Amino acid sequence: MRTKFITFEGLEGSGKSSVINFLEKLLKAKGFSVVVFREPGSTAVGEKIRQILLDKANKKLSRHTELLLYLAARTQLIEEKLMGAFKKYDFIICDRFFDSTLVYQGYALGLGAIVEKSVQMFSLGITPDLTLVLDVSAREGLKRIKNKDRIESRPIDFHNKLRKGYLALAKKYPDRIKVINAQANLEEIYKRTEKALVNKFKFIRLRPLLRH
Ligand code: T5A
Repeated sequence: MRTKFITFEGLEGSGKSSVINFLEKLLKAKGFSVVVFREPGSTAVGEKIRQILLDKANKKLSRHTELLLYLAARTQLIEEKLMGAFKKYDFIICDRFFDSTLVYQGYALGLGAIVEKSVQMFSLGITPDLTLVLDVSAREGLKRIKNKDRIESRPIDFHNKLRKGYLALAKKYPDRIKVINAQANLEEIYKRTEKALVNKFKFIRLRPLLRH
């Protein structure tokens, strides 16, 4: 079986980490090998870059610097870990990938064409097989976050724009990107996620749960 690359996207507090944790356990219980990464991060260099990006003290970080740092963290992850993971695992799950850059820096921060070009260049030809957007209103998502970081602290208009950006992107790439209504309790969202996954990768249904 060729490795399947699944990415999760959505606004702050949309539940990505919780759903990824559920999905990892589910797939492992069916006997698949799974690795989970997060963006920015999952490498020593990427985690340092993440600290810079999310640190509220960095008030003067420019839009272009922000873009370059996200791209740098991604290239590091791809070269150091992701490429190798395609040879080892059945599933790679990534908490955010290039759609975040398209929506956050490209659409909401208004860097548009430069982002599209650079995202393509620095994703080194890797595109997810499936991207699940957990869709919540900005207000609901932000309500769930206790200590807001530099990006989460941006005005609500920025977050409303992100939602618009994700929905537009899902319309543009309907085969790859599926939107899951995440304005529900987590158990319900887990069910919706499992359904979306099985619809895309029908072979998952054929495997029974090996353990809980
Ligand atoms: N970014 C990232 C860019 O701008 N450009 C890029 O190219 C990339 C890759 C990353 C930041 O960087 C930005 C986007 C982000 O701002 P992050 O901390 O990873 O920073 O931010 P998020 O990915 O948004 O992670 P969060 O932790 O904020 O949100 P999650 O993972 O979506 O949500 P989760 O599961 O941690 O849940 C948050 C809380 O809400 C509760 C959970 O229990 C938890 O307490 N919760 C729910 N409660 C009730 N009902 C539900 N349905 C719930 N779902 C979750």
